[in-house]
Amino acid sequence: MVRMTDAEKGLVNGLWGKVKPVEIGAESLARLLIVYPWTQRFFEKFGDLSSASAVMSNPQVKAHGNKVITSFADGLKHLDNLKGTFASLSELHCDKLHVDPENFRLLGNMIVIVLSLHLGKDFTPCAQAAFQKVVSGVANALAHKYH
Ligand code: HEG
Repeated sequence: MVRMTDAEKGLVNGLWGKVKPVEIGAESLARLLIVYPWTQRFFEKFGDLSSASAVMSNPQVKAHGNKVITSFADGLKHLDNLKGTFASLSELHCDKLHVDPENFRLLGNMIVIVLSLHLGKDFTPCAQAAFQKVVSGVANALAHKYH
């Protein structure tokens, strides 16, 4: 479970209102696929992922990034109940998709890095720490139903 003060929750939700989630999702997923190329095996149907620029401009990466980040953003509204919020997605990623849960942590770190690029100096050390808690909490919640 992720322990966050009301101040941290306010910081996270306030900063989230300053970014374009679709861009954060696309860039984070693209970076995951570039830096950890074995993650590409889940997305073979996405077409050309043969170079960093191909990944960055792939419309299916963008569309899937948007799907993932929309779900992540839903978690921001339920910081006190991430396990409940992500329970069925955890089952899906375990039972049907067979995604190694370590990948949730890798993607979470990419989300923090991309947020830092987009937010610049608004992303204060406290804000970064608060977001790091969120991505860690979401990764834990997504891993919770694994068996
Ligand atoms: Mg997952 C589908 C959310 C990380 C691989 N992911 C989905 C879907 C959602 C989602 C909402 C659509 C579910 C549906 O169709 O009902 N994913 C989600 C979140 C996070 C995450 C919130 C982490 C923050 N996913 C993730 C990672 C991988 C992965 C790290 C693999 C490296 N997701 C994956 C695959 C699919 C989804 C292969 C199915 C894609 C498809 O076939 O359309």
